[in-house]
Amino acid sequence: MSDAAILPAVDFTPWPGALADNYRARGFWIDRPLTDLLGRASEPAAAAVICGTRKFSYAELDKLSSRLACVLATRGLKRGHTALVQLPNVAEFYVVFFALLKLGVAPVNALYSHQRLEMTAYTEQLRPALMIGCGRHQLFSSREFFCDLQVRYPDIQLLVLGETEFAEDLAMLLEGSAQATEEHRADFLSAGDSPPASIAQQVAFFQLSGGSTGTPKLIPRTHNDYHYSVRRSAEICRLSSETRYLCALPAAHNFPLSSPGALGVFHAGGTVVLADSPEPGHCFDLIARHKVTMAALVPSAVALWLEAHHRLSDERPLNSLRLLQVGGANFAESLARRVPAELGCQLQQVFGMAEGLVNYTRLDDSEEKIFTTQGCPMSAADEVRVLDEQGRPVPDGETGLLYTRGPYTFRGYYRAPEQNARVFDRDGFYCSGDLVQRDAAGYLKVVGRVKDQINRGGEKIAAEEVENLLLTHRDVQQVALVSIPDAGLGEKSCACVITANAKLKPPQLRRYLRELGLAEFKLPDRFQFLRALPLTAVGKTDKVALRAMMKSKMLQKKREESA
Ligand code: OOB
Repeated sequence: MSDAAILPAVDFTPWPGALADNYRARGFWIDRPLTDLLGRASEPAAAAVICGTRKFSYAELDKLSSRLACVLATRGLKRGHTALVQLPNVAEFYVVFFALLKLGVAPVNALYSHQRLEMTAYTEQLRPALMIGCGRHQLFSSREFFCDLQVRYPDIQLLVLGETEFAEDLAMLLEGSAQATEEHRADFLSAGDSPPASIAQQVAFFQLSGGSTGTPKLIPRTHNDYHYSVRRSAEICRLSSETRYLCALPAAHNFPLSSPGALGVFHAGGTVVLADSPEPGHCFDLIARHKVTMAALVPSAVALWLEAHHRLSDERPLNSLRLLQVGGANFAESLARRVPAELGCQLQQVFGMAEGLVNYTRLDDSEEKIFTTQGCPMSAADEVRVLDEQGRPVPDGETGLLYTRGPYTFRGYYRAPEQNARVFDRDGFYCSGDLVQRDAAGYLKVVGRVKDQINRGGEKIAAEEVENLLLTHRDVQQVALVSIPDAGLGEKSCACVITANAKLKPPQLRRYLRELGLAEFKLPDRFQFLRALPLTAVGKTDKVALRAMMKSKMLQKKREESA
């Protein structure tokens, strides 16, 4: 019997054997666990993370995560368990992440902007043995949310970090655990240990899908696939121990975690500088203070940086910045061109997804490629097909749907057979719902999407999720959530509502959603009351027509306002 059979593991859809063999033979899968990424730093005393006035060396990050793994082991957590974690951009995010990986507990890292509904949905799907939250977050500032959950899931444990009343201080928690760490060492992996190869084939953690359905989906990521995507990303971006990376996007998101993100920086032995948000004043200060060399942003934040930078007279806060990565949403060519010219650093476009495939423009690509495309797949083993609606390949340069499979693209959402049947084709290619054009060299341009999702400055909103919630309001008869163009964020959301109650007002509906516990960024930016929704030939809501209607209504309103 192989050791894979005796280790308890989280279930997931594996890659077919022939592909897995191929990825291994070509050196993409190296059968190492993600904890390995921490242990490689040749200089253990070098700074791994800078968080406010606190600095954590590689040795400290390793030690703290081992101690936390030990504390959690004494509380009964073990390999095969899962955890739901919600932390802001603080060093503890990485301490917790590595602690859970060492223990073999697979975490899902919720976004800090998530609220009761999202956290409850993840709990229902995952049945985690442990929840880790931050005492500063509304959900964990009292015991109410957790006690409600515990009624339904009595076995779930809670660890709240921070300084509030019932939160535990991580430093205190870990103090005195040094002794126990040695005793419990056998229970978990330490960076640099040689674990059984089978561990690397298993689920390390879950990424969050941007979603297009009623319930948010979880994406199992294995050690092998994620390890490879981190290594290859670090190589493409030429990270080194000199890299100082500004993490200003939510640390849990795939882009700042692995493209190459913080994990890529750890792999290269560089330093991650944490920012609370991409706000330019805050970030410029951190960049100047810590001589940051690289940052990752969504397009809407780039626009703010350009504007703020323009206002500075002769200060040069971005002097040390060499590379700015931009991705997560559509990036206008006009803005792209301004990045090197005004911020004085190189631009890299990144088109990725939590499900796997990440495309980069390369550092030695021509300016034209960098300004006008979203890059090409990172791996020689990434397979991309651009197909029409009948599943036939479209010629280069023409628009089609993106299908992909490869050594770090998942093979199925966690326990979601119906959704998997919809988004995977017979050959195991995942359809991302993006409309792309591919050139002869394999570079992609993202030109639209067919999935029912709104991309609000990089934050993804599944229309169906918000529609289903609005439909539970007694005055809402029909509803459709569509995107409307926005100068700042690229897109905002508009809920088109049919109601018989002439007195119903947007603030009531917004309050209703907020009280249900929906994340703030998913609350519709606009409500439009209509008499009827346009329908397609088969009787479904015609969102294409609806978007066009909303766009012209907005233009008309603008004209009226300026007249
Ligand atoms: C990243 O990941 P997700 O999972 O939040 O969102 C993926 C979706 C893509 O399917 C696409 O619709 C959109 O976000 N997207 C872009 C884009 N990058 C992502 N649309 C246009 N241009 C781009 N450059 O957003 C993500 C994950 C890893 C790295 C970078 C982004």
